[in-house]
Amino acid sequence: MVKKILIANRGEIAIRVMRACREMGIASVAVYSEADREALFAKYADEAYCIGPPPATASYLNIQKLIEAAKESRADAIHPGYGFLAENPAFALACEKEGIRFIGPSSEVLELMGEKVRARRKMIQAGVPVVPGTDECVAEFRQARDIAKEIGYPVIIKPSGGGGGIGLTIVANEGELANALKSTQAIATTTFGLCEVYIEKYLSNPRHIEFQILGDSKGNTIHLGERECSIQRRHQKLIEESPSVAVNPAMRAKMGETAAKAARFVGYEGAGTMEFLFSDGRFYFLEVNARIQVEHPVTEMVTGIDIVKEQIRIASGLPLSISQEEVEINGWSIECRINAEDPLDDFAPSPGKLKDYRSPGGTGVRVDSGVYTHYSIPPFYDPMISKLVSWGKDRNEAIERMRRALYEYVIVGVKTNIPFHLAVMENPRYVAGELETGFIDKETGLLDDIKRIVEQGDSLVEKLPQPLSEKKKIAAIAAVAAITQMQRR
Ligand code: MV4
Repeated sequence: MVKKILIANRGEIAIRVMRACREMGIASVAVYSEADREALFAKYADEAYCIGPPPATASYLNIQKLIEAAKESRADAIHPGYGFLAENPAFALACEKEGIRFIGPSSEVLELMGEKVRARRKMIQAGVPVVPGTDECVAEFRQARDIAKEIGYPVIIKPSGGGGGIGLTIVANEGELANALKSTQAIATTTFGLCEVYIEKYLSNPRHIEFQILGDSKGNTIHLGERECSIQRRHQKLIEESPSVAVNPAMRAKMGETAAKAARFVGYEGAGTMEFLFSDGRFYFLEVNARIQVEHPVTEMVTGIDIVKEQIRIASGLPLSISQEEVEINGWSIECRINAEDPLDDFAPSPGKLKDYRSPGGTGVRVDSGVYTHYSIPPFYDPMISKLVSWGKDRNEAIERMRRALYEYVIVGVKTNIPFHLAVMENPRYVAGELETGFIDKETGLLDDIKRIVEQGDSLVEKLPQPLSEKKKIAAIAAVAAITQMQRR
């Protein structure tokens, strides 16, 4: 087993990894930017090193600094978390060259999965169903025109170097194709440094369903069932759950086996996710996420498997601690991403000081967070406060527990998206399990529901004694001064 892990990340995921380290008797090393000196993850670790100024490019994305910190602390492994350098082949290669174990797939596998058109070709070879489209990059208009004619409009043009949704262009008919191709190639070049694009049939309003996979160095690859991540806004997931109402046990077994087989085919070592679109009862492969994901807890809640511990075992050269036959899906789990943002102002970020903070608890509730009372959320990074996760014996109980936990959550000082989550948890279509990627755009009543929930203010926050706000304080002082003056007269 590795002995000391440097966590090349921040916030809740850094703490999530350190918690696994603590349980396993492995030492943890935090690296933090100057903006994160007071962050919980920097205190939680056994050791901590400042690696530079606030901008991520000067700190969390600086490979040289991270390798130096690993050498200085004598860490024998690096966990990259999600985002930042998690899927960066150059970072994995730098670790490999220094003899530091990168907790994730090899740099070669990362490179393959990072080029979406290559990954797509590989998955076709492995027998995975893909969306009808090209298995080569498309450079010329005439090529694009022939392919689009063959698969039929609407089509979608995607940058091969992308992922996660940046630069996608939906094309309704041949008249739009030439401009769409040019502009997607331009975005691909400026954003990813790779002009290559590919074309797929566009599926309207699919569900986003992904399978969690684990592969070890002994050739064991298994799946831990699926997650449904259809509730997203501008390609940012907000609510995820496991299992999915759209998947029955037979489909789960078949798709899970396909996902695990594909992972084995590319020599995948580590935890990973195979993303699919689900439309008209069929799965279509989209891309592989070669990292631990934000939403991994819902899978942990229904399988009882600690995915981060499995990642650490795999990187240490040990076999998986469970076989496919031992994996059972028990109950239902939902995750709400609690962000410091204003749902009534187009979800604008709302960083700042948490004047008061109390997280929910009780049966079937898990909170993964990197904050504490009086902590200031810095403006430089993503404004996630926590991941609130519920578990229940069935979907209904998981929803009821989530509503109850959202009611208990006390966050004072910044705006949060809790009212949005409450609105979704009482939305009839959500409750009925009618999810699709267009859910938020289609449910035009959500905004009014959020307004009503904010105005009602039916939460534990209002019932607790709180320090007077600055405005109220000034008004109270003015009132006392006025009364005193009146009495003098
Ligand atoms: C698609 C699609 C429909 N058809 N591909 C979004 C995230 C990235 N991983 C791929 N995405 C999509 N790929 C085909 N063939 C729909 C999405 C998609 C989406 C696309 C445009 C605007 C908003 C979207 C929201 C969710 C999914």
